[in-house]
Amino acid sequence: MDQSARYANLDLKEEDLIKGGKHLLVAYKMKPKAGYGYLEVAAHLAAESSTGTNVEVSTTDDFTKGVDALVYYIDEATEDMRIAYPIDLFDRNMTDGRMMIVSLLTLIIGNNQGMGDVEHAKIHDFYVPERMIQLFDGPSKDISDMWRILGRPVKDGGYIAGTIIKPKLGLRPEPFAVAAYQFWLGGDFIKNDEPQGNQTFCPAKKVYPLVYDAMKRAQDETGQAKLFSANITADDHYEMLARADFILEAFGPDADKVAFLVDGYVGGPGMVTTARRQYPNQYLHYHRAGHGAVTSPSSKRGYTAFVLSKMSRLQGASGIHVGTMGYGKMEGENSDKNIAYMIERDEAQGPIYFQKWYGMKPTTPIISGGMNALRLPGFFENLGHGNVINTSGGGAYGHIDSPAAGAISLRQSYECWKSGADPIEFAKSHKEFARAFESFPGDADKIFPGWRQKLGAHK
Ligand code: CAP
Ligand code: MG
Repeated sequence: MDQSARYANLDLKEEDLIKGGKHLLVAYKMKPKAGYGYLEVAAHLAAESSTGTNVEVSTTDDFTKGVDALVYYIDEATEDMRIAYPIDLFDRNMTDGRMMIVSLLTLIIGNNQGMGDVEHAKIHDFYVPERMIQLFDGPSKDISDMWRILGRPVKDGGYIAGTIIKPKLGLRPEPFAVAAYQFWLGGDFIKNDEPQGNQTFCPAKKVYPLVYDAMKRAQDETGQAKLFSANITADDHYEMLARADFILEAFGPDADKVAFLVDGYVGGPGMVTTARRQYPNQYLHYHRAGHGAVTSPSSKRGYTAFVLSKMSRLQGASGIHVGTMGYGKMEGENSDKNIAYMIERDEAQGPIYFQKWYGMKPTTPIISGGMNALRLPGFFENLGHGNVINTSGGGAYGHIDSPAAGAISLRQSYECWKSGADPIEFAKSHKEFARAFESFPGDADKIFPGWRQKLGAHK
């Protein structure tokens, strides 16, 4: 049944919809199944994503039609299809009237992901009107809170050298805490790896007190504050709270130096908002493990990493992993820097929409995945700044001298880029950075051909 007479209006102008402020606009890449008309399927998708189904129903009244989602733009050649969703469609908290990401997901990327007449549909951008920005929590803590704890300027406080306790799993409490101590002798920030929690061989109630002890000793030895991002991910709301409460108690007077890590993609919006609302005093660290199932360029369904990151800022992530923009081990490319700009600035241009954030706190780009001191200078050059948290697991624990040397090499890498120095010249006067060449010779050969002769390193 062709529903385009009701669920499409190609006379609507995008600038008018934006000016009107009453619609969430969503840009899809959509292709109908063979044998179906483009506008017909787009209209059916809008129906199923708002007030309709595949047939007219007798219970529809005029008010219902007033909240129909409307297809307002199509370009079959580029598969560019855009829908305007009246903001009144979306569910609101009974408790405080605020909006919720789960309602957006259920509608704009819910049943439409499995419709029989849609070959594929993927969200590439969305526009949030000011009223909706006002109705989302947004971040409560941001990178300025971390710079403050680190004794840095709270504006442009610069690069936060971090790592992930590696190996990913398998360390018992004592070696876990030793690994933390060794990195903290040179670095700022340590996170649990995404699956680390309360495994039987490393109980939370045993390991976190030891990690705190390591933090205190490293602080005493270096005279610097240290940060830890503890994983509170769990299926059960009360389990999350139990983990978070124990961790805060374990770190006691230094609890302000604890961020909470949530595996937000696999855990879902409820888990992110639980952490955001129950612990507003803690930096909320959104790990996106699993996102590639829908965000990968190889996936034609779901939504992009850009969309995931933009949604995380609405939810209140203090920081989210945004990939390594072609410089690390995960999928990504240089233009992914636009993801960072969208979540850290008060206004930015997305693939389709220009978005203002009206003062909502920024979400920190967290850079992780195969990074080390050799790969960072190119990364910073592409992004244009270093106001990020970088977590290099292999890049720290794979440094041939020590995790502390690995940490120092990461920081030196930032100093090298910031000063505009040639990395090879810089390496001649910075030992840990120089030893990163020996630690990661494959990267060194690729990024700095001829480095051995120039550095006078032995074969
Ligand atoms: C990186 C990492 C990160 C992924 C996340 C890992 O370790 O801890 O979870 O990079 O990817 O488990 O692989 P290394 P993203 O530093 O040792 O590579 O940040 O793209 O979500
Ligand atoms: Mg990891």
